[in-house]
Amino acid sequence: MHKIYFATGNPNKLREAKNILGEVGYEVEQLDCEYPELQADDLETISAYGARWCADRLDRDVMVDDSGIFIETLNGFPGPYSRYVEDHLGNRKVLKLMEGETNRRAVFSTVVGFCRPGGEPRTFTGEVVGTISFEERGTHGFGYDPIFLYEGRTFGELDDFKKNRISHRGNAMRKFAQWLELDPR
Ligand code: ITT
Repeated sequence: MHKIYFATGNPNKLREAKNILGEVGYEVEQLDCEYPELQADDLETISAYGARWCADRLDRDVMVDDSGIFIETLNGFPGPYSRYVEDHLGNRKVLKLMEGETNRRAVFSTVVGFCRPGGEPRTFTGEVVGTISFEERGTHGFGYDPIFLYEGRTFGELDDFKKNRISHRGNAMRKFAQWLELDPR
């Protein structure tokens, strides 16, 4: 079975990646490679930078995943700052920020970055459009899942299997796997 090395410190992402890529025939192994946090406005730049940095440093093919939630009425905030906002504010305060807002549209996005040592990084973007709920719901998932509503249920109310079928991460990682199939090397 072909192996994909995934540089992430997030065990939830790792579990999801193992399921998503496992279904299409890949084994996923976690790599310990913390790349410097680039201050950039878009996930593509951060993801490409991280993949290249880890591939060159570890001298092997590396996949990374940079994700964020973009809330329309907040002009895309927190977007690339999603980790910082989760760590310092959390879902309750995000809901507070959204009090009285009628436009609750939000896009969840994952950009998978992949790079070979000395090579150019490639990126694969997956998105899902939903809304921000009025309260936290569900015990599955992690991070923003309990406040991201999709077709009447929050991601926190979906088990991994259901989430992966429709999620930003599922879409991005399946795109990446398709490209790997065709990649002549
Ligand atoms: P890495 O080590 O892979 O960088 P991270 O947790 O720092 O892990 P990100 O910067 O990509 O990853 O994540 C941004 C934030 O968005 C972070 O707070 C995550 O918990 C959250 N997040 C990412 N994917 C999510 C998902 O599928 N559902 C809910 N929250 C998610």
